[in-house]
Amino acid sequence: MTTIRLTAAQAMVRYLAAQKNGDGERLIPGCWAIFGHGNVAGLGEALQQAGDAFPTWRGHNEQGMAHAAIAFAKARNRRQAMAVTTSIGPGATNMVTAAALAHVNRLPVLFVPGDVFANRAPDPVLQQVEDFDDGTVSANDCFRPVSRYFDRIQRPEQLLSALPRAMRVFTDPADCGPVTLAFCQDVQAEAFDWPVTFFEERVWRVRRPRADVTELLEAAQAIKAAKTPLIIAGGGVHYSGACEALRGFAERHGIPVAETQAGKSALAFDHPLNFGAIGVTGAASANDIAERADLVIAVGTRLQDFTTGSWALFKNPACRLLCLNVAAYDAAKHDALALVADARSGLEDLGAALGDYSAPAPDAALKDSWMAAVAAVTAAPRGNDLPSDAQVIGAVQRGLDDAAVVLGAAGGLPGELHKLWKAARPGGYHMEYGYSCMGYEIAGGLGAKMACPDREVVVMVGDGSYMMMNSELATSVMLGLKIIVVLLDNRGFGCINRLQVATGGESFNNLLDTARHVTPSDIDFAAHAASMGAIAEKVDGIASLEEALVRARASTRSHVIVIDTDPLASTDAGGHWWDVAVPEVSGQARVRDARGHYETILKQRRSSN
Ligand SMILES: Cc1ncc(C[n+]2csc(CCOP(=O)(O)OP(=O)(O)O)c2C)c(N)n1
Ligand SMILES: [Mg+2]
Repeated sequence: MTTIRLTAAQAMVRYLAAQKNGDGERLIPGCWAIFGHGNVAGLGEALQQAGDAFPTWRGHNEQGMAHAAIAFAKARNRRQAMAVTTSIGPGATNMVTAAALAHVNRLPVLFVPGDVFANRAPDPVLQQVEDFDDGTVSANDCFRPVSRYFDRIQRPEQLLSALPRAMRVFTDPADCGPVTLAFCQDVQAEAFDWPVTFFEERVWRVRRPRADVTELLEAAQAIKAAKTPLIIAGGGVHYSGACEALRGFAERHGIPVAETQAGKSALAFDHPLNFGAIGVTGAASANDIAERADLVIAVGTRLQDFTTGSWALFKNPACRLLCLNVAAYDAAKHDALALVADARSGLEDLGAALGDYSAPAPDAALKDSWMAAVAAVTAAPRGNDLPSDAQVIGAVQRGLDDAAVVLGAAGGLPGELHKLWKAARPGGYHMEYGYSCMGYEIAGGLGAKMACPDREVVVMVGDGSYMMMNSELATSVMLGLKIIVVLLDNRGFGCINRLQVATGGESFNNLLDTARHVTPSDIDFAAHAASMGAIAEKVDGIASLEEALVRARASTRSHVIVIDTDPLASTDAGGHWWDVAVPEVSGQARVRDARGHYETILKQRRSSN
């Protein structure tokens, strides 16, 4: 056996650089890194030696780097995944939230936090978490529940099995998610004689599991028996490359389509069968059909509570659930008729089984009146009141072309965007709404831009999320990866304040003015963004926002536009109840009223399910 002597870190880098996806691209195109003790001497040396053969990007915050990597993988429809390496201790645990985000969203990313010495000689090292009862515990054990595959590399040769397992997870459509390889720092630097075959180019194709024949027949029968079926398109439609198959299936069988946050843009907004967003942040048109549906065909969706209106949305007592999902876990949810298959092949096979079956035509007027409602709330305002999020969304939409990608994650914006954004092309709508993690937005915009350099990436972010994490804006400037950021400053956590009041609470600790303070908060966001090298401006209303967007599109550097907005306004049209538990006893009458209302709805849900 021909061997080559390399350190374990050098071997990891060499192996990662040799992996290809089914499109002939690098499966792992490079590595984000913030060094410290635990990775600078080992992986740091290996990455530096690799140079352009395996590029390294330096971020400003471990979570931010990981958000960029995750957004990249999402925007590439899981065809590629990035690596992220950190020092031991705080660098590593800074990344745990991002690992959870990747796990919830089923997105591939390779986390390589440094770990304590395998030989334990210098114990305890700086930043070591010491467990009094368990010598095998380190800070990196926090990654276990938020990794699809977790391993601790305590000997170099463990990489021979751990790395292929990681690639398997990234390219397995059902198991896809984050992998953590906690890499002991002494092991990174240790030499080993590796078989040269380990570093040969390897192609990882994502398989398309076909449906079981019996499940397929049962599913086709259920559809044929349905009078008011509805398709819910989830993120799996994108990841499977099934957007065209979905369109063909819906058209051939005349079945209306509604979209989840992750599924949105699977079908063009103006397609006659696209009835819009579904659920808590849904369109009235889609929710109307969902309420009456006798069969819900859920394709590639986890069916989280925002999609199902906390399971109170489907009001037809005869409603059945058919779940087409590549993951048996998701297909079997809520007593569904399971159809375990890849979305694209599953839709194709279902179509063949259905023949020329066509559902009764859905009511097109529902869609027309919803589009009229969208036009009304997104139109430019007449007066001088602070604009609503919806009015800002309207201006941003008017200022962009069809290819643009709008990106967001937390606050009031994802809900408004889900309802109102007109997504014309697949991938033009990038919402991280599995973990809805504040601070994803700007770093995510950077990752999306790396994935789609030819598309304009527009990040829509609230003041709260911006304050939570903004430092990768400087990275976008440094890397010449231009993003547009529209920052809506409503002076606080507007959506949580609205939720607080809607559940009977007093306005408390959400808006900056109703939080305990000595000096009223007055943050100059434009100055802050400019200090990181971005072009930044504050506009005084919708008309000047539209002008600024023209400048932002012409900019070659990341461009931030700040606009003051109304914290109390949100779109009343559409939407659905969401289960947020209200206190059972309270000294406040408004809370008691809210509890009474809450209990009424809970009773309805029980009787309808
Ligand atoms: C990391 C994280 N912490 C807390 C939350 C809970 N949360 C959701 S939205 C939100 C407020 C967001 O404020 P902002 O970005 O200004 O948006 P707005 O609600 O004002 O539209 C909070 C605290 C979260 N989603 N993520
Ligand atoms: Mg806000």
